[in-house]
Amino acid sequence: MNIVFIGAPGSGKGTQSREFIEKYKFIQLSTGDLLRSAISAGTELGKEAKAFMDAGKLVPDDIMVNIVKGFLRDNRGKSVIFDGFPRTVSQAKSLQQVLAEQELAIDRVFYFKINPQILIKRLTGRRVCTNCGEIYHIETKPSKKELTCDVCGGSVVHRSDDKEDVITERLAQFENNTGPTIEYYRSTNLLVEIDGSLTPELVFKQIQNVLTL
Ligand code: G5P
Ligand code: MG
Repeated sequence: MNIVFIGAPGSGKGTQSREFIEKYKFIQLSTGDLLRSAISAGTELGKEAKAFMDAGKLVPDDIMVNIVKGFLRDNRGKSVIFDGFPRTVSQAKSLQQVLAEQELAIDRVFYFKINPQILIKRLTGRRVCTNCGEIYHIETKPSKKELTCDVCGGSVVHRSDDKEDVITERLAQFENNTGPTIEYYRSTNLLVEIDGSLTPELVFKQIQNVLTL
């Protein structure tokens, strides 16, 4: 099974992906996480992506599609949660084509619908572990020991694109590019809208209910 989590920055895609890979046999393809790893490793891809990410802009489609192709080649036969990909109509069409070549398809697209005003608070308060990727929030889910991950003891940091001016640009990119992608999936009857403004447990239940139908 292949599912897509689509939603604005901070809508909970990463948080739910972690829940689903723990409880079900999914693997997660987070394009944002792959790009951040490439930046940390100082690869050519990382160098190219950094300027776009720091500015809150989307990394060009051809780069993203190549990353996804490589990931799918390395993970044949596995059930994938696509977290943060596709986020343009062109990426969505490429994904359909790449999956079709392996006689696969997207089964469901979950759209995490949420009021943008909540997102600024979620993102400015978010902290992430640089080692295992665990996601925290300084108010709603603080780590037990400040700056240290409860799960692996790694360093917990504030993401560099979680500054208010960059968040504003990321939200604009979401509206302009990912808005049409959501409509594209609505027209193919794959889209399931869920309320992303609740607690993580209630968001999980909404997705689980659809998957076990
Ligand atoms: P990313 O890394 O994909 P975004 O902007 O799409 O970044 P982000 O910020 O990672 O998405 P999220 O994963 O949706 O948000 O949210 P999250 O981390 O789970 O939760 C955010 C906060 O809210 C946390 O503190 C968490 O504890 C809290 N929270 C979560 N769920 C709930 C809930 O249910 N209830 C409550 N109360 N709180 C909750 O992409 C980064 C950049 O990479 C490039 C772009 O430059 C992009 O800006 N990129 C791409 N470019 C082009 N095409 C692509 N496909 C690209 N993918 C990445
Ligand atoms: Mg994320």
